[in-house]
Amino acid sequence: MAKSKYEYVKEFETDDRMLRNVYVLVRIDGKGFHKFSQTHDFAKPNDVRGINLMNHAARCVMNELDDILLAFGESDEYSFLFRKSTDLYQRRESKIVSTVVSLFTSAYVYYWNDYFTDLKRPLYPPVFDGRAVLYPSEVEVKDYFAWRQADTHINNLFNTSFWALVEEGGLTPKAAEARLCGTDSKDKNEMLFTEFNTNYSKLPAMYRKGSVLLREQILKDEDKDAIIPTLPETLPGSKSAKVVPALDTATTVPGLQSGPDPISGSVSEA
Ligand code: DGT
Ligand code: MG
Ligand code: MG
Ligand code: MG
Ligand code: MG
Repeated sequence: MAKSKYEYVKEFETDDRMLRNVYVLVRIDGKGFHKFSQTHDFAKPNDVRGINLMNHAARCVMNELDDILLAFGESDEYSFLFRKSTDLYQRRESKIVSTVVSLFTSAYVYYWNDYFTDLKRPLYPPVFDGRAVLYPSEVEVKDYFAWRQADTHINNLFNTSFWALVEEGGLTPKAAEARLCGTDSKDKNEMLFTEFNTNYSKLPAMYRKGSVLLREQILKDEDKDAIIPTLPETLPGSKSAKVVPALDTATTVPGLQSGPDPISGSVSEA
């Protein structure tokens, strides 16, 4: 069939297929969630409803996209790691990123009321942005997740200390900030323990370390790019096996350690 005279406009499209044989990492982040969390009265510093809703939305993304091996969530963000060999949308960046962001966002709204049971739907439509980053080897992938988890740890310890000073200690936000200025992790742990009777390390792991979603499957020989081949949680299953939340009990994966020194651990080859 002859091409229509309009078809040349297709040539204006950008070829954004990503490099082959490297890890594709997609991270989404809530737009203006400082305001969104305030408007919706999120508990400070962690609202378990919000976290569980984020985890549910991420699970929807993993259930839809088989090539995601692992996901990590904290605060208003989620990171999704695709297998090196993924050929989803011929690795076209805009297709992959937009699909992840769109599905995550619609699931966040769709399941909202299952978690925020006293509010039928969000007071305004939440927005998430997304980006893809390519990582050539497990070293960078491991360091990427260590980086995000270190961020979780640092922010959560700060926020826990800050809100203890404000909500229990009666300080103004400004005074609380001044009080924390120049303190290190040890100082904050000490302060929480002695002044607020809080053993930081006993707070829920999901708050301190973030959430990890793993795909349940036995990795085949050809899946050499998998970085999670030896976890005890993995069970026999197919590629489309369901996702397991590794929250309170197993928030770490190889290379995804946490605590005061989150950057450690090794990643094993399949
Ligand atoms: P952005 O990403 O540049 O559009 O700006 P934001 O406002 O989304 O800032 P971001 O992503 O750096 O930080 C996430 C914000 O969301 C931060 O203000 C804390 C808030 N947030 C996330 N989870 C919770 C929660 O469970 N409870 C409360 N109270 N706030 C939360
Ligand atoms: Mg941001
Ligand atoms: Mg944000
Ligand atoms: Mg964020
Ligand atoms: Mg179409």
